Amino acid sequence: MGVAVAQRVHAAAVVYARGDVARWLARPRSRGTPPVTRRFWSPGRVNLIGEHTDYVGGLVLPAAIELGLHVEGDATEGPRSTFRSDVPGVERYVAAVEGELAALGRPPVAFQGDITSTLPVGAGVSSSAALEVAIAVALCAVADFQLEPLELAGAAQRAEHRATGVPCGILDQAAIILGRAGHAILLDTGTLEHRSVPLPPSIAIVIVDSGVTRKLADTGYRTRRSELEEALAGARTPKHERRLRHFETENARVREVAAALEHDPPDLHRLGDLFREGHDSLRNDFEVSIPELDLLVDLAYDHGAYAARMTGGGFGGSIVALADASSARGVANAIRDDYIARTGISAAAYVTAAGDGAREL
Ligand code: GAF
Repeated sequence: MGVAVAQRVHAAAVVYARGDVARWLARPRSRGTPPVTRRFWSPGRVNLIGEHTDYVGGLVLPAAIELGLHVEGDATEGPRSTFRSDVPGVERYVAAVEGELAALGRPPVAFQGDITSTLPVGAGVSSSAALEVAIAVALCAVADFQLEPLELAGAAQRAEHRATGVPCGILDQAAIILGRAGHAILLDTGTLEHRSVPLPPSIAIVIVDSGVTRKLADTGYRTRRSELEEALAGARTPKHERRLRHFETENARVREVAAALEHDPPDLHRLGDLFREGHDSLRNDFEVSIPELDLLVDLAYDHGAYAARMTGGGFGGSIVALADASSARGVANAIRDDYIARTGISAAAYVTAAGDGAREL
């Protein structure tokens, strides 16, 4: 990682000191105390830039958002944890997270409680990672079991592999755990070094869901990952050249976006160019965009966003745009309405901000 990301992460020292993660990681409870309802928060995430780089050690710049999951409940007798939820297939995630935490030595204390969510499912804002982290945080808390934040992120990532078979990187789970209000997280997924990058308060995050569910996402994701790994191992067909070019240019863009955000004043013009180049690279070189996402990106710029690109794994899902905070709701609605008028697809637009990461409340 370059000089700009020189802050070495000893996750425990840096993040425990912040207090929020420490509350759930380090909160002591003696056994035998009467049950009390405990409450946990696990946000979704949006990736500002650094797409399809996290499974081969590249740079990413995500933020936790203010949409997410609440969990309420406590330890219960018996071997099985129950997380009541409308989220489809939640039992699969519970079993996967329990398995990963057991492998790390978590005592088998069961949890019983409810999950409520404001996160859209299948929209590319990591509802499944938010679920894995929520479950992991609650299970660790009731068992008085402490993990460093990125150890917990790794367990949640492996739970995603176990529950869905999708070989994701650590981007989503790390962003959800490390999130900090008003900041993005610059993370080197090779070394796990990270630092916070302040987002200008005058900028809001706009997320517009294309309404196209990511049907081929799992197969497409797996294929792209293999192709990039082959390219990094030396394969040189035109397709491998394109995948490699995306990886190399995307890493450079992550550094440049961080620099543009930290420039005084923030270099909004440069942000706009970098997001546009990032989107074009995902469309042309990595081939994970779809026409609906391309249209949304164009509409975002037309309706006054500073910057816009597809976000997440692609093959459907959402775009992320940065807009002036005072007009962001109008920009979001204009993009959504124009998109619906042109495509007939029902879409949803969210205005949010970078929020704090998962924690006990
Ligand atoms: C999905 C994956 F889960 C992440 O690990 C990441 O690879 C992303 O797609 C693409 O950048 O969200």
